[in-house]
Amino acid sequence: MNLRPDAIEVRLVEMPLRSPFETSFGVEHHRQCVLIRLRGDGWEGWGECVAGSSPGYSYETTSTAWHILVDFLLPALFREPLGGIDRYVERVAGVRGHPMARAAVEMALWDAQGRIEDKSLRELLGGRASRVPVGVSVGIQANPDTLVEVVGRYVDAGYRRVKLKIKPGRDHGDVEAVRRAFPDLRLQVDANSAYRLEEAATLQALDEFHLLMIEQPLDEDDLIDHSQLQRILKTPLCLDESLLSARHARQALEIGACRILNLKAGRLGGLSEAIAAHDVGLALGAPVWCGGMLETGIGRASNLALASLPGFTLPADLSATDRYYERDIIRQRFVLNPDSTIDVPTQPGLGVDVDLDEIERVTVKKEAFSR
Ligand code: OSB
Ligand code: MG
Repeated sequence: MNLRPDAIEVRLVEMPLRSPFETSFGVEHHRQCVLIRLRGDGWEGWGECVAGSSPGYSYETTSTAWHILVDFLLPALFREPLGGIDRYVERVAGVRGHPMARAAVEMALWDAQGRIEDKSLRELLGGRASRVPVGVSVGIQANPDTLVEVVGRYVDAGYRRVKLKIKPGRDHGDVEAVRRAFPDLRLQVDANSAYRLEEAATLQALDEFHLLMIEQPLDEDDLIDHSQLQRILKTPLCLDESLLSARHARQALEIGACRILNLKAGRLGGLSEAIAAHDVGLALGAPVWCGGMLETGIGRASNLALASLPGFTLPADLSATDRYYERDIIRQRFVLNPDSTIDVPTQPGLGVDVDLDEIERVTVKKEAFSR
């Protein structure tokens, strides 16, 4: 197969979120991301880069991703014919870091391959499930009462698993309020690296709430302290930011730094590495689940295909379109089924019907290249 494109478009898009999303590292009112579109002889492929506008979650931003894409990754696609996606992965192994930029190109190549071969991304990746269990990730709210109200609305909408964002000072009280209002809800928390090991007592106090997991309490580069922390917690730890490769996932499980893996193709450098990390979870008996980055419909379709693999046994951070955006940049909308699942697209590639007019409307910056 020749996946060498003749033309490439890169866009920075900005879409208003339906409600602000507050985490331990900041508040987002808009979602910015970089989109790429590859076009060859009779084919195209779309990719979404999940890096955000500021370096709060990771050092990558839309600007660093733009630089790495435009100056390094995309020109390399023009240079010589590309046998297959594994060749792309090999070729970009020489680019240090910048996993989100690398992953965006890989997504576009998978989309293209699927469209060329008339196969859905789920099929290409070896996924089986036709619907995947999902939950909702709820940002920090003004106060615990408002949080209970917001969670209540999602529970009424049919979400059976809820993740609460926490930070020092907004942890025990928030979780207690939600747990009291919803005694049987599947509940988990995500600290986005806001704690130090010295604050372990605060996290130990969460053990009483029967949480599914505590996600990424400590620093990204700190597997060692996570393993110390896991030893004194009953609640399983799950790592997000710390898992930058399948190798990290294996090492984290081996030293007891976590018992559960949050997998995001963007953070791991692409779908191929995410599948490798999934395989690590399966081999070592650790549950994995698919994280989210407030993606547009393009990235969400990719997440759904990934989450259809058999090791994804816990609900994904993947909600219906209307949880994020009034208007999406694809024509179909993802809806929540009554059993708290979302259907995996079945059409070729990502399986989405890209809305070019809407993309044009939300584009802030655009560049086009041809061979
Ligand atoms: O830590 O999982 C996270 C969104 C942006 C950056 C980091 C995270 C998140 C989420 C959102 O939790 C999950 C979703 O897309 O629904
Ligand atoms: Mg997280």
